[in-house]
Amino acid sequence: MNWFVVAAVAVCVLVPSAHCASETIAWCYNEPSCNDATWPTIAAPFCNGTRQSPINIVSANATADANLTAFTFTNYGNTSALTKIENTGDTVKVTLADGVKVSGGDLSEAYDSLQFHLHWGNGSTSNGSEHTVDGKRYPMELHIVNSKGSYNKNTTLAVEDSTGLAALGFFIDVKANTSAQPASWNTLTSYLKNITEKGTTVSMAPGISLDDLLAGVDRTKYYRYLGSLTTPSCNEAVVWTVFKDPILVSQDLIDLFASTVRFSNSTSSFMTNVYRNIQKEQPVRTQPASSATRHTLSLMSLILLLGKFLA
Ligand SMILES: *[C@@H]1O[C@H](CO)[C@@H](O)[C@H](O)[C@H]1NC(C)=O
Ligand SMILES: *[C@@H]1O[C@H](CO)[C@@H](O)[C@H](O)[C@H]1NC(C)=O
Ligand SMILES: *[C@@H]1O[C@H](CO)[C@@H](O)[C@H](O)[C@H]1NC(C)=O
Ligand SMILES: *[C@@H]1O[C@H](CO)[C@@H](O)[C@H](O)[C@H]1NC(C)=O
Ligand SMILES: *[C@@H]1O[C@H](CO)[C@@H](O)[C@H](O)[C@H]1NC(C)=O
Ligand SMILES: *[C@@H]1O[C@H](CO)[C@@H](O)[C@H](O)[C@H]1NC(C)=O
Ligand SMILES: *[C@@H]1O[C@H](CO)[C@@H](O)[C@H](O)[C@H]1NC(C)=O
Ligand SMILES: *[C@@H]1O[C@H](CO)[C@@H](O)[C@H](O)[C@H]1NC(C)=O
Ligand SMILES: *[C@@H]1O[C@H](CO)[C@@H](O)[C@H](O)[C@H]1NC(C)=O
Ligand SMILES: CC(=O)N[C@H]1CO[C@H](CO)[C@@H](O)[C@@H]1O
Ligand SMILES: [Zn+2]
Repeated sequence: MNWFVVAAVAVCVLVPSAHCASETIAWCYNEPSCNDATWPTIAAPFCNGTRQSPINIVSANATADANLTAFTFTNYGNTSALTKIENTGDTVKVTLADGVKVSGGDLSEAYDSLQFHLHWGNGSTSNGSEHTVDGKRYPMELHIVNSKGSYNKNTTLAVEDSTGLAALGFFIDVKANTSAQPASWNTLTSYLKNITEKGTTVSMAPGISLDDLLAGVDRTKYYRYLGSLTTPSCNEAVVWTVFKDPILVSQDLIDLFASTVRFSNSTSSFMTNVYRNIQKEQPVRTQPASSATRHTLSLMSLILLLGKFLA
């Protein structure tokens, strides 16, 4: 998850050092001197913490919690809410308009949806997601970053609260036998050619909504755990929701990420393998074994019983 410069500033205040003069920690994904293996050292005290993200979710270990109810998504259907798209040098980030919110799902209050960004590997046949489930790594992962409503989008305050941020994680997998699908992802990826270099931003025209991008995912089925930002400064301030269903996107569109945008300028490498490796396991919760399944089962027994009567 790519976050905020403010988070890096917070670390600089706590741990003054020469590196902090620029107000950012010089971390990266692709060089041995600053890749994720170095973060616990170069971005202490948080990146060496005890509830770090991402994690491997062991589905059999997830405990049942009936409090993990459905979410309420506000303005996720709004086709004017995706305002601009940016190459940050570490990810592709889309800024969301005011008024996009998420609540429910056992969150303590409504959270403002600030932005979403993506993590990927080196094309549709490679590993690129941050979270894994039972060891499976998907080609990509989308993160919607949300900040507790009472902080009024002040992320400096949110990262000081152990539940100040709520992240919604969606896996992206290959949709077989299609080209340039779905249409919303075709539109989103059409902007990549305009943001090939670090620091470039273009505004997005109205047309696609978050609901369009998340189509096909049953948003009532998810894993929940308490973790951190997945990039420095790795603040342990995140209520994580990882949805079980992946978003399905055609191979050609997934491939565009690792073959269009670059880490820096036009002579630098393509942006690839922008994900952090797995951190120590955490307690994970999920919905109790589906009541829908139980209803289906009891309906089936009823039908069998009726069948016996009629026979
Ligand atoms: C992380 O590093 C900081 C600063 O070096 C240290 O104070 C802290 O104890 C470390 N935390 C863990 C969990 O190792
Ligand atoms: C998850 O389950 C495995 C065995 O299936 C066990 O070894 C491990 O300790 C469990 N982890 C947690 C956090 O419960
Ligand atoms: C569900 O929420 C209630 C009320 O907040 C709490 O007492 C209970 O422990 C929660 N259940 C689980 C499984 O966390
Ligand atoms: C959709 O978002 C735009 C941009 O923030 C806003 O102006 C508009 O009022 C929103 N539409 C609805 C129906 O909320
Ligand atoms: C990504 O894959 C391309 C081939 O599709 C290869 O040329 C390139 O070296 C790979 N990049 C990395 C960082 O592995
Ligand atoms: C992806 O990672 C898994 C382990 O998580 C590994 O077995 C597999 O070979 C990797 N696939 C690719 C294409 O790198
Ligand atoms: C966020 O809150 C902090 C602490 O109260 C304050 O210093 C800072 O100015 C606020 N930032 C913004 C953008 O309002
Ligand atoms: C993106 O770049 C193309 C040319 O490659 C240009 O025609 C188009 O207007 C640009 N779009 C935006 C939103 O800047
Ligand atoms: C492009 O970036 C590379 C490092 O990523 C740097 O060495 C090079 O000087 C830059 N070139 C230009 C023209 O800025
Ligand atoms: C035309 C084409 O690509 N067809 C493929 C569709 O997917 C099935 C199963 O994944 C393949 O067997 C076909 O070759
Ligand atoms: Zn992320």
